[in-house]
Amino acid sequence: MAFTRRQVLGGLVGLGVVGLGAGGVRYWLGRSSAASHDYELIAAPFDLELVPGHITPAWGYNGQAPGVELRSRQGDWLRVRFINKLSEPTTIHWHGIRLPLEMDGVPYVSQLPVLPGEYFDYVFKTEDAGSFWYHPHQSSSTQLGRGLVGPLVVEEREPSGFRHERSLSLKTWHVDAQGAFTDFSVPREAAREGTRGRLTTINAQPTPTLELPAGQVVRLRLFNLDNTVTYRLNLPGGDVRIYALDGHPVEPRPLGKEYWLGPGMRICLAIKVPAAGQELSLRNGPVRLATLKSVASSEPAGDWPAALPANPVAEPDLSIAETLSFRFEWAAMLVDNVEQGGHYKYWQINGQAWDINDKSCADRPIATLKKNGHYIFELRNMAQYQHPIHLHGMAFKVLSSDRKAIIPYFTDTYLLGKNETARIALVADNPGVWMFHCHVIDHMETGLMAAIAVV
Ligand SMILES: [Cu+2]
Repeated sequence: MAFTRRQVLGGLVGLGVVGLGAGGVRYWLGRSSAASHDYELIAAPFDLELVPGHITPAWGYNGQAPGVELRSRQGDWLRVRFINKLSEPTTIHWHGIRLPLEMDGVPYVSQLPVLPGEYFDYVFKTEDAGSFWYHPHQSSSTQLGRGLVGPLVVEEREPSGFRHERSLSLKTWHVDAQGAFTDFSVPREAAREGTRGRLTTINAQPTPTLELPAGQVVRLRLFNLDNTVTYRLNLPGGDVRIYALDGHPVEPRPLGKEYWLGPGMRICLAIKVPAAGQELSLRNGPVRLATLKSVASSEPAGDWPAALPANPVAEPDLSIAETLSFRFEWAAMLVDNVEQGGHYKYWQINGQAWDINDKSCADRPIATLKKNGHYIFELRNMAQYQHPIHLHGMAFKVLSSDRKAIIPYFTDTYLLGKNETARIALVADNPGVWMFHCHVIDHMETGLMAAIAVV
């Protein structure tokens, strides 16, 4: 396959880079043109204070982790000049965005890695409004673990009716009590639920207090940018409705008791903020993630906006769809010689384990779909651990599950519970070779990934 040429940095490198001296943010580049949604995005090391009084040697986008929030509008082009100031190769994948393969950011599948000192121009049209995110698709447990994750918001074409919104990026850092990184992937954990970090943050702050205007309806965009953790979101006592799941609108409905937001997934909530002075807890199960504090507002009280307009995703026709089965299995002891640069393989899809060191895996797709064909995928989790199953390039519709009632909805990631079987459907309308994988990063890196070709 021919790849889009990478660019070596010339005179451009110094442009707009602000050196803030030792200990501070080493690089920062903001949005360069509000009208055209153009960004310069730099991946670079920087010092982050997660644990008070201690420095964590993070990697970030534009000097922050999670990275700077990118914004576009539905139907507009997003142009991002990505500059690699890390000491190792990387790429950017745009999670949930339906785009041409050459912009998808998968090394050796859609592009060559962006080497240190190089840049790559990502340019694509944002067809769907919603909450998406971006991250490398290379050395993922380390690169995402160190902080290379960031939110991407595509605003609705017409005003949505929300006057207020907040973005909350969730991440549980692999750091010790002094802020030093611990292992991002431990083999015995990779073989189980995945390697969990210890310090949970929202927008890089542990248990922050967010001030919200009393009496208003506020849109809360929650992004799970973590490698491993499924957050069991709840907001006791709050008047909260779900407006979108993973970037695609749903008919607004109450949040209910709890929503399980797996790695890579997003949820768009609306909250009617109570009277000034009141506080609510956003929680993960019984554990507080953030305090939502109501502060006085001079605005007239807000009302619930109408449902968000559906995105232009092709509707699969189940009467003509072909059914394909995918088994997600634990693969007892497939271990390469680790001393000689091999790595662990604990997981497989339909008997095939992806090898992250083998650049030719994508030449052997696990399924080949006909362009514009209609398909039902039956997803069977044969294991005790849950897998957030993500497909690149196309949205799919979740149809049913043998474990819970499903109101069918479009998404890019489905949290397949332990021993669950679910059915999803899609129209294969985007030609290319697309990654189909678990978003628990060390499951993905130990085999739980495959390529699906659309030709
Ligand atoms: Cu998994």
